Amino acid sequence: MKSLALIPTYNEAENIRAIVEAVMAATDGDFHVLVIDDGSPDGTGQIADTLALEFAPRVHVLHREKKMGLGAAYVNGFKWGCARPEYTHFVQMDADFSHHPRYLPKMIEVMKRAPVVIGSRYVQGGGTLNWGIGRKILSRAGSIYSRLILGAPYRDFTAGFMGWEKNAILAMELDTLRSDGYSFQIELKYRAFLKNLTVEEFPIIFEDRKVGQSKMSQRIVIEALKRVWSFRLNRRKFLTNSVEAH
Ligand SMILES: Nc1nc2c(ncn2[C@@H]2O[C@H](COP(=O)(O)OP(=O)(O)OP(=O)(O)O)[C@@H](O)[C@H]2O)c(=O)[nH]1
Ligand SMILES: [Mg+2]
Repeated sequence: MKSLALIPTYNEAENIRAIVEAVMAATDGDFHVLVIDDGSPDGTGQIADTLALEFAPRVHVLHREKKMGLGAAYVNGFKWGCARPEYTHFVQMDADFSHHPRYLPKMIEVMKRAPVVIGSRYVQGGGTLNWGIGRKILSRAGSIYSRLILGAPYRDFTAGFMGWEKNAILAMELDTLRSDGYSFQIELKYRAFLKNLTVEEFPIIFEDRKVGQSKMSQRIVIEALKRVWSFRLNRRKFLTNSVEAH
């Protein structure tokens, strides 16, 4: 039984070594990392290759030619992991320390009892550090809005720090996921809800990135919130597909 953390990167040269080292230190030999780099011009992919040699066989790198989006990077990463039977659990995490590796032991523990786990800012004990009031409101409102429209109970609907049992991720029908970034996180959670999977949230403190450039913007968040309606409207299609597929 091994776990694989998927870390998508685009221009994370300032973070990649530190994050991989921190994950290695926080976990044991059964916990591996897959860096999914989109041909970062700043050389992140080359640094990741060095780390793969240094920490072999615990660190792997998937190189994609160019920036093709966070959602697609995760889909590639999940497929890479699902094709390797030793991996039974997967973790999604950012490279910039917002999803701190110190939470991984807790994530692994919760994954033993729940097939889907959310590192959540909006359950008791969770929160955000160094966020302006605008971002706080947008993020909280995004979760409440998604919860109301989709009728699923998750407190942190846009969370990107998640754990998945292999069977749960296979039930997500990755090939039919089309969304990216924030909407990718919402769509995955909604599908877990439609599939009746048990989802457990545990508290994390989400810290804003200290170095490197943000790829997200308020525009992306607002775009995601529009897409929530299409998830809801297409839910029947998704459910029908899933019944046919099983
Ligand atoms: N492979 C790949 N990784 C990406 C892409 N876009 C973003 N990422 C990575 O996805 C993770 C989340 O992106 P961030 O830019 O940190 O997004 P955010 O956390 O919403 O915003 P900030 O923390 O404010 O920068 C980081 O590890 C990025 O390097 C992409 O197109 N391809
Ligand atoms: Mg970030």
